[in-house]
Amino acid sequence: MSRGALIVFEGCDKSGKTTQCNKLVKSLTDYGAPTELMKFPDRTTAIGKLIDEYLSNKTEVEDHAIHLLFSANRWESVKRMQKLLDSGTTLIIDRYAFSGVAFTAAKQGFDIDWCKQPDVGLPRPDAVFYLNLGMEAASKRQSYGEERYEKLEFQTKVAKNFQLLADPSYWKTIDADKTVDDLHKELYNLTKTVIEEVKNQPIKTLWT
Ligand code: 2DT
Ligand code: MG
Repeated sequence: MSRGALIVFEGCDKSGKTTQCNKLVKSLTDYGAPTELMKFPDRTTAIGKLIDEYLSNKTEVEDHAIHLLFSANRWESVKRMQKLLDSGTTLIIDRYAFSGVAFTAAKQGFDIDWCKQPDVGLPRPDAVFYLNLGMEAASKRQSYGEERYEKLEFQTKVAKNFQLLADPSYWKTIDADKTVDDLHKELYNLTKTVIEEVKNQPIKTLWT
């Protein structure tokens, strides 16, 4: 029995991740490939609710502590992820540990290596699609919202940090400055190739 693929979308705000994840899940499902959509933070769990209150500026949480909560919010899903992958379901995930590192490391006094540690050992994605959109193109899209981190200066630091995480063995930078449909076609074709390539390979672990 072949396993599903673990596909992660990363990128800065307004790069189109959520739109593309939704379209990809629909296309793969229509094609007959068992697929599930996940997103991090998963705001529905007890830990996720704490994160949601922090992101919507209802509470303050110390920077190290919130970093660990974001990581814990991934770990609490690992058993379910492994079960789904083993049963042949492909997972399309909107943000993962790379956002965890890139966002915290954009704060004063945090280094990338410290930020990676709590996520060491998570299931490693078979592919990370990094949706790359220049700040100029991004600024032409709908303006930033009210949530914490949705500021141009911070996002510029986050974008630099993502580059430091771009392991070429699974990281693919995608030019996102194209129409929704063109981008979708490209991602759909890439994903079908990945599903084929990894179906008989073991799931690797992150940053080990
Ligand atoms: P969404 O807008 O996609 O819900 O993300 N973030 C995300 C972190 O700081 N650490 C993490 O580990 C993750 C997964 C990115 C909400 C914000 O939370 C940030 C944007
Ligand atoms: Mg957001």
